[in-house]
Amino acid sequence: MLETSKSSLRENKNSLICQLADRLESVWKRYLNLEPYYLPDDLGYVEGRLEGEKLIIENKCYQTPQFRKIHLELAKVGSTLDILHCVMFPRPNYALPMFGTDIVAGRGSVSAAIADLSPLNADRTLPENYRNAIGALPPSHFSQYRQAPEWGDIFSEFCLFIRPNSLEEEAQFLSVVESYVEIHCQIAIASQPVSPEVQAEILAAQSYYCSQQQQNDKTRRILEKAFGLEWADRYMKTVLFDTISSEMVI
Ligand code: 18B
Repeated sequence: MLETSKSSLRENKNSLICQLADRLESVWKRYLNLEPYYLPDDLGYVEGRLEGEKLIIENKCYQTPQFRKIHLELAKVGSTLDILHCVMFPRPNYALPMFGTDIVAGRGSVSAAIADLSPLNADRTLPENYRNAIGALPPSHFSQYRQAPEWGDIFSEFCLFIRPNSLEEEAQFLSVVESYVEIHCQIAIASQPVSPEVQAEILAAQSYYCSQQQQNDKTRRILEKAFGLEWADRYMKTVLFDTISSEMVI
């Protein structure tokens, strides 16, 4: 992992992306004991070319007792496209959902803002404490909701997928995502490890989540165009949505 300074990660970025990156990091620092997580040396900071424009990827990764990997990625394609990607991968001995968020901004406007706490238990519903806490949040309203793609069966009923149409909607999105991460961190630090049988179920669900996310052709195409097919595949499988096997847990 390359430790990039805050200014480098945030430079010339879409303001919703900068604000969400700041809020995520501040919630993590408030609640979690963050330790560094090291990505393969060549994958912390990456530059490629996409249709004549430079694609720059910057990664920040942490781990904690409850999360095997907390990944925040900011990507920029020339001056045309800004992307924030974040996933908190729970350790398989904790029965926690998968937090994920993605913001895609092109030429000034955000086309996709998505956030979810995706269930990883066998019946693919969120635990009751999550449902109660999310249900108690103030209601949010957006003018344009977007439909989840076919591979999006991993998302919960609380998945927020919108195209924000004003600064007020961007602020609402930020506030919902911040609340999701706060709820997640609060429940995570109060939770106890589970039995090996439950761990096996969680591992399978985490692998399924990752295999569905790996089907996002919109992400894959950008990486393929800039870095080639093989690199894109390796990146999606080792950095964005890596799965772990049961042998690695013991
Ligand atoms: N993603 N996204 O992370 N993606 O990584 N993303 C797009 O307006 C990148 C996640 C998600 O409608 C788009 O249509 C790149 C996580 C969904 O078919 C682009 C990277 C989640 C869609 C990118 C990246 C997630 C989507 C099209 C690596 C959710 C809609 C933008 C840095 C938890 C898919 C648009 C569809 C879209 C690109 C979701 C360009 C390169 C964690 C559901």
